[in-house]
Amino acid sequence: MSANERLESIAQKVRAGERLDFEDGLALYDPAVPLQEVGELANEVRERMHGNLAYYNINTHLNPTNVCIYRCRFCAFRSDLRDPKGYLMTDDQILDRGQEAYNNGCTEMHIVGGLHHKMPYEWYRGVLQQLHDRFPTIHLKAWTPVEIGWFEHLTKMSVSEILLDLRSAGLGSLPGGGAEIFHSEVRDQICEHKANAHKWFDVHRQAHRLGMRSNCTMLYGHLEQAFHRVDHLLRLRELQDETGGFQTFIPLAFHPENTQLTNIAKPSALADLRNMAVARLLLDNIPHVKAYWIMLGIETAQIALHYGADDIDGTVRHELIYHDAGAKTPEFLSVQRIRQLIEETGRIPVERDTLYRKIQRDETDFRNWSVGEPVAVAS
Ligand code: V47
Repeated sequence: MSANERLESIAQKVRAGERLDFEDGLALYDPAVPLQEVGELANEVRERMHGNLAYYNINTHLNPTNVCIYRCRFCAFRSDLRDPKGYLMTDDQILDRGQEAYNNGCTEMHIVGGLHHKMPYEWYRGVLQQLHDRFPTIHLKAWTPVEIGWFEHLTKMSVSEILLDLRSAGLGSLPGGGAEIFHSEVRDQICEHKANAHKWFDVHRQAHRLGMRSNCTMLYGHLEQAFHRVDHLLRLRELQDETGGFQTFIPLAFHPENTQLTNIAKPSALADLRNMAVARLLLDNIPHVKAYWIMLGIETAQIALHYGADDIDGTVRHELIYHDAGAKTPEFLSVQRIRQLIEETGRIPVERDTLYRKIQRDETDFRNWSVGEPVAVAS
């Protein structure tokens, strides 16, 4: 079958609401299949699900330590214990960040970091507890299966006991990090020691069973090939069939600066757009696909809103993981700017909270907000 015939048969399946398979995924990644047409198909699905709306939130990042026992080859953020670059935030610094987030009207703090050689589980739990006690309206999206796996090791508690304990301390949901590429051929080369695919899925499955929501990601543009990416996406789709707990998929483009993989070039904007579109087409059961502007760059993120993405992440502040790895994007965007960027693409900006409920803000004091209905997603 020629590339055009292949695309035509995929388009027929998509329009009939039929599920795409592994071979379809491979075909969508084939450079002979024109990106523009893959994008148009993904855009069709995106508009069927979300109409002309594009979501954003007001959020901030907190990375309480960069000291990490692991040495993932793609990571520029981590530090050894005795490296001058290493840091560990104090409780006061953490609370100052909470205050800043509150003053900026944030509905979410995204909290991840290193696995510090010396800090006990209680410290990680305490990060959540103190923020939640002082700023209970801010949703804490925190810790990936990599951290949860480490907490298991530290405490000998089960994953569900840890999740319940963290929830009682203020955990709201799990971010999508730590997924990288699940296939062991690649995973063993880029992060051989940390949580494997089985652990990653186990933690999300347990979180979903407890009624928590989570996100999922895929790190592309390093050592993986197209079939590793298709395998990764289909594994996510399979868990979503089982639990329905994923809210958003975020494709993450590898940034090589200051990593152990500096010989690899950063993926092109065309590769970014293809990953966005293929994800929207294969992940037919995950409601949202996010164009994370910090990682994509503002222009590509805007275009991605017509290549399958319906969300652009948030205002963001204090992002380190991408900026340490060479991202040239600004440190944050104002709400006005983010809305303007969305409007420039012809989409309608909608502020949402972490759980995709509409946010209404007081016109006289933007720090006063209330949570409305969940956003509607057509299947
Ligand atoms: O797990 C680390 C990736 C992830 C590099 O849930 C890198 O809403 C590229 O998961 N180049 C963390 N990627 C970020 C993340 C995320 C981001 C935005 C929103 C959400 C969400 C989650 O970043 C890591 C890893 O996969 N990463 N280093 C690098 N040099």
